Amino acid sequence: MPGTLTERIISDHLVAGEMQPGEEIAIRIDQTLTQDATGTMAYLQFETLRLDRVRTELSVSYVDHNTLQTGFENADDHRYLQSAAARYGVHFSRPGNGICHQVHLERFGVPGKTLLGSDSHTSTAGGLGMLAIGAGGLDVAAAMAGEPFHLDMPAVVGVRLDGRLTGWASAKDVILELLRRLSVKGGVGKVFEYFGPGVSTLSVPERATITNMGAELGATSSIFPSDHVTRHFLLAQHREEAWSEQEADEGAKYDEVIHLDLGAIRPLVAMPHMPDNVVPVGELVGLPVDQVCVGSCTNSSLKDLMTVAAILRDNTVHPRTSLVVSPGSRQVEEMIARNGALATLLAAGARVLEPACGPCIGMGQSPPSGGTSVRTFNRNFAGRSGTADAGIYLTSPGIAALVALAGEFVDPSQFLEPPPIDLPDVFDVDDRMIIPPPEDGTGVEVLRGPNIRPIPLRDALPEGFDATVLLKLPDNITTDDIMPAGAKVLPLRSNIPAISEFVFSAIDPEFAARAREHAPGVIVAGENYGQGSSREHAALAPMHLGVQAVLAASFARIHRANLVNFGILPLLITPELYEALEQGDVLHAEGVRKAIEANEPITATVERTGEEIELSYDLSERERETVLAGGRLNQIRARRS
Ligand code: MIC
Ligand code: SF4
Repeated sequence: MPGTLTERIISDHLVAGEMQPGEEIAIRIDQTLTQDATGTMAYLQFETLRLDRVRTELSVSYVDHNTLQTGFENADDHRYLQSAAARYGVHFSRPGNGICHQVHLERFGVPGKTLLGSDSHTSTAGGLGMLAIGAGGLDVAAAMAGEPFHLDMPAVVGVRLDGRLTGWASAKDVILELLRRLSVKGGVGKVFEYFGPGVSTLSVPERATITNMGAELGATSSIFPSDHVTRHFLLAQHREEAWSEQEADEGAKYDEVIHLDLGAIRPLVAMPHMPDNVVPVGELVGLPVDQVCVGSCTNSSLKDLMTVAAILRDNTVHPRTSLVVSPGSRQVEEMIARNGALATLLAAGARVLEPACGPCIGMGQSPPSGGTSVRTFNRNFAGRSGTADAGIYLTSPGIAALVALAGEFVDPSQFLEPPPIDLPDVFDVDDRMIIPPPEDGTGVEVLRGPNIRPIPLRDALPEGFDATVLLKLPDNITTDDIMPAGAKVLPLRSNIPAISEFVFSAIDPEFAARAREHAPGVIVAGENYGQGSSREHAALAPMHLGVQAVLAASFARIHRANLVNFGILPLLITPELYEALEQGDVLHAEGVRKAIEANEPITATVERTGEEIELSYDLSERERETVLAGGRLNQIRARRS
């Protein structure tokens, strides 16, 4: 039967399961990537497997998130990561070499292969025709050990692209348009596969902008075919041998088809505080802007920065506005330095940062109180910028540059179209900032600083519990809400006891203390709980505080997997039950293990009302075994002893 590209790559890598949407499958992973904020945990977990070397075709460890070294913590973590990479056969991309997704696209991605990364935007590499999936660190550690990755077989949504982008419309607007239509939960359980005549009008970095921000749809992944445009990109990166043609079979059937006429796409903006809160830029004309940030794994390619430089040429950033630019990679930075675009940016008043995530994850450049910041990034969740009451607007590099000059939102149609930027036939390739591992790493000493603390474990699931509802939350709670990031908290990523103090701190500063006092606890939430990042700290830290279960209407994919991995029950509740439960309620549950063993709902009594409630779940047999064991690390330990 003719297959979609997604199905073809999955069937080439299938280890177990039926390829029916929603059924659990297991696939072989060819490549992995980690970044520093999730990587320390991933390598600590890999070390518990007691292997001498990774068993993937390629694994890369990037340092791009925790680059602000305000104390010893991040520097210690980087040293640990570098030594662990050498020890276990992993390539190490040094701090300052760029954002993992941008560098992976440039230097390592291979069409038709599978990539698992401990970062939700791993899907960026789908722009090259890879099946690239974000996951928690423990899943990536297991993949590095050669274990297959388990996921629910996604439904494949075909996005047919016709025509070509015109005027100020850009690749960013393509994905903003999909977010406007489908919302931040519209992609859960789905892969978005792009096809049609419009595909060849988009360069690989433009495709990567779209696949990157597919993460904001909640999608399992997003993928473009690998065609002559891909070949040209890989050739320019001196990697033509990595190219192969990858496309859906003739007559492939998608589970759903969305039509997008690129010629009808208009410049869009996502308003605070969700990436799906999308309006045409024209609706915001006149809104004063304090800060503009260009960069992040979504929009920091050579073309993006050249576009901004071309718009700023011979102009000065508005006095009201601070313009911050972070190139996606050292390659991009060096190329704009050589071709003069960097000088143009500097002359216009841009504050140029090192190639890293930077402001995107609140590592510096927080906007002023109540400020308005326009960013080319992918997430605008409340507080993520480091300023609780700032409003973050997401848009394309071209619109961001116009805003930086005007100090306010403007109507782009009043301006000459952005100059076309042609990608060079050859990029400046210099991999000296990527350290390949030695042939034999067994003699390498792994260096651990005092910031690196052992990963806490939890006991096996108890027979029953009296659990307190610690917090009741609305729909679309993000992992930034659960486990905030930013310059203050990120250095504690390798220290679970310390970082646990910050769980839900922006929503309820008393949460950690209350959770410890009332343990075990449960959290009640609405739809799409845990959307956003892959950070397993959003499961590990609540686990450390004694959270036993999350009762939600639905869960985001990666976070749900992380909850299971750390022995927290992801339980499903009806809207009526959501309404009925209150913070402080105590749920009395017996026979919990037996229910899970029999794959039957858990029954519990609400102490306040005496009402008996039913808590259902949708867990595979493998997942039920994991939660019964109190998490996957316990299972691994049991297997080893
Ligand atoms: C993010 O964009 O939220 C992050 C920071 O890259 C996270 C990973 C993390 O929290 O370390 C992600 O997207 O997975
Ligand atoms: Fe880094 Fe931001 Fe991309 Fe996350 S979304 S990987 S923080 S640039």
